[in-house]
Amino acid sequence: MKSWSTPAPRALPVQPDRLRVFDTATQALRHPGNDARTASLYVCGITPYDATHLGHATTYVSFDLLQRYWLAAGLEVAYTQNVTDVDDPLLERAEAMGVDWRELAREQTDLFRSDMEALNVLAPDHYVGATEAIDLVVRAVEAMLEGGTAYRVPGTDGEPDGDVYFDSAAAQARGGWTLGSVSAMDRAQMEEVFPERGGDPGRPGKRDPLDPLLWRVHREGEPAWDGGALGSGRPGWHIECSAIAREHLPAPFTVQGGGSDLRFPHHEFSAAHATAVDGRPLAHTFLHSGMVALDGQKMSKSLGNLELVSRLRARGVEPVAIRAAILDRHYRSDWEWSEDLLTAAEERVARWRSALDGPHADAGAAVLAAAHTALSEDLDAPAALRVLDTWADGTLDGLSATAEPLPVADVVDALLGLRLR
Ligand code: 5CA
Ligand code: ZN
Repeated sequence: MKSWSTPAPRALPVQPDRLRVFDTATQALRHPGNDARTASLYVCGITPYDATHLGHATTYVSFDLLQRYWLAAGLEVAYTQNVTDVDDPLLERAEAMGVDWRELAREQTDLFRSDMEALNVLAPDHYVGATEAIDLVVRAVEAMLEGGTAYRVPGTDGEPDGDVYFDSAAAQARGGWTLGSVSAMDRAQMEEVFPERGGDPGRPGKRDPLDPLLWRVHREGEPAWDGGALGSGRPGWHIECSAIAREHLPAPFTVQGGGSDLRFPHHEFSAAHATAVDGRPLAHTFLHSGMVALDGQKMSKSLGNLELVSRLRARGVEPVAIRAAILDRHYRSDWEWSEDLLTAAEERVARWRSALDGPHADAGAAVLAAAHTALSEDLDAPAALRVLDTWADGTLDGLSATAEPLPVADVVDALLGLRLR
């Protein structure tokens, strides 16, 4: 589907790639990828309703920072993102609102795109809806059935024959993946979160309660697509991202990203499915952004405790201030959105802007070096913003060193995505 469009960041003097990020799978800081010239990124996209709340925005701004770091280091970046434009929560919401689910998805995806443009989030090269990836999913599920890592579940009361599930035990026996190797969770933790995040541990006929759904055969009143030998139906959730990533990115790609609510089961099984199909790991490094809360609880569509980017924009809040508020929290921390954070960010943006009229407006080389160093250590954006504060105060090291004039406004825009002008 159509992506959005953001101006390409200005080319900066190339910085060394010294990036280390915290990989969920190994629970350690590591340099993502082995390739000095290219990097590839998949970030799990929205399920299009109640977009774009500040939690979503934080996740996409966090991974935008990663892409901007790579670009500043001279790497060529391939970026793919999905839209879960058919899934239970979307269908349920559309039903509750009395609207067509396709219409709801279209409208919310449009709103998301305009919010991403406003927040200066670089667009993915491939922006792919689940409904556009049915063939890819069907082929992958067929391959798993043939390879013995998927099985059909017989019908029970009210459930038809033929739903296809992933066989976790068989996939582990084949090698290349073990349960928990991506999420770094133990069995008890996995069992706790599985039902909260779309899993159905109690479905009769499953070989392991944690086995996830791959293909849901058609039910009366639900949308369905031709699934060839699978029968008419629709995709499970994890196979959607697995198949889209495999189609559009190298195997393995550099970084799989999303919020920490996707560690398990989503990223665990997206990776497991890919390996079950072709024997290769899905991604080199797994990065998870923290959860943003409001009123003491994780901001979520189902709870309804939301602050929307579009609502703030309609109120006249500048997107650059929203972005600055987001960047002032480390991407891995859980934090709570508040009006005070926004006010502080607005004041800071105003200070940076007035410094652009001061004597150090062209000291971009010093700002770039210091901010890039801050980002190298697990994308420490709060430290990068403090670099801007010291620049504005005139106390940043290296301000008086002679270097080619480089507009600070351009550095801040390209590296941090903050449009001060
Ligand atoms: N469509 C799936 C991913 S394939 C999904 O999780 N959609 S979502 O709309 O629920 O979330 C979109 C992205 O925002 C995901 O990466 C998710 O991890 C992230 N996210 C959702 N809620 C929050 C939150 N409160 N704080 C931070 N990130 C969040
Ligand atoms: Zn996903």
